[in-house]
Amino acid sequence: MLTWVPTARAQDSTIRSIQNIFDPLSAPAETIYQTSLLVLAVCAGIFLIVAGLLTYAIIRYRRRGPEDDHEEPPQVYGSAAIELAWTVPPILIVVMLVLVTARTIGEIQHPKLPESAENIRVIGHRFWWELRYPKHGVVTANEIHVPLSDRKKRIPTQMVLESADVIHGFWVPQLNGKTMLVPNYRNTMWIEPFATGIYLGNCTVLCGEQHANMLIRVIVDPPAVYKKWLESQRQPPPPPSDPQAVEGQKQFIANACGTCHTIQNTAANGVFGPDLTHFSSRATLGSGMAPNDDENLRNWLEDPQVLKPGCRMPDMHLTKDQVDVILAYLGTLK
Ligand code: HEC
Ligand SMILES: [Cu+2]
Repeated sequence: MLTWVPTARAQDSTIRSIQNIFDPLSAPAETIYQTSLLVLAVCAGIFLIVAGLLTYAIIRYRRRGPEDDHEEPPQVYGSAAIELAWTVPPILIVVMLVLVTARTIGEIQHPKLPESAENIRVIGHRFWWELRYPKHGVVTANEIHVPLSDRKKRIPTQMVLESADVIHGFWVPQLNGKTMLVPNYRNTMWIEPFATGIYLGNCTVLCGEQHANMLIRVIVDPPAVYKKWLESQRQPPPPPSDPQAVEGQKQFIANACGTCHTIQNTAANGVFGPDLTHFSSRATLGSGMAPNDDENLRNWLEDPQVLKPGCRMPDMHLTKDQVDVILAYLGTLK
């Protein structure tokens, strides 16, 4: 049932903000959708038969006048035909649904993915996503770039889901069903998107104060664009040249930002917070909660607890000058 729906949708970068299970744009989500339609159709059929018979009986055998009270309708006891009619078809329907569901689960849980499949490790943290591309030596956060798949040249993306602290949940409804991220355990799932764009999702397990702002963005790029993105992420950022940014880098290290954040080719190698090596190439800040622009970033640096109360980055008590130069430095991390 892993059918490809050749889609006429534009291959663009529009935000597909409708988190809609009835508008699947990826192979596993498509299979789930088809199975759900079958189940809904069977249920609708049963509902119509039962409601129809009930309505018929109510109207046909309604009380027509006082004389009806003295007459009993014909009483039927132990009719084998009726007994069979309400036992055998329901059993067959349930068996059919079990088989179809089992096949769907099998296709989704144990796929035969081609060699060309991409691999990403997604690690849930309170309240952000760590992303590792082991094949390419790329580490980033929060915005998950994956390649567009093609029927002739399939590039599905396999994800290994882990947690650094508590249980989180990964769900981008248009791409696949929900999967949990459980501490000390590795879950896997895969997606195979057939339309480009930005897909939105959420952490689905209440994991703390900022659970609701642990947003997921999956950015589906055509393979060539995806390759370019990988290439740029692999490169360390150029050392800052502008005096403000140079001072910003010094302040970044001096203020111990590097105990929690990594920036390649610098002394900053912390892993408690998101990798900032290419921070400015990301469109959002704080796991998708705000656009990554100067104003939001300034507020974040002044005190992250104002924008995202309860997040795991403390107020660093930076002076205004320190914020200015660090802002300039972060802007060079393209
Ligand atoms: C105690 C660890 C810790 C320290 C120290 C720390 N941060 Fe953070 N930082 C975090 C965590 C955790 C997050 C993720 C918060 C979230 O989104 O929930 C974060 C997020 C960020 C982000 C947003 C990243 C993104 O992709 O959304 C920036 C920028 C940032 N920190 C800069 C700094 C700077 C600059 C300093 C030093 C002045 C610093 N951090 C010090 C833990 C830390
Ligand atoms: Cu979470």
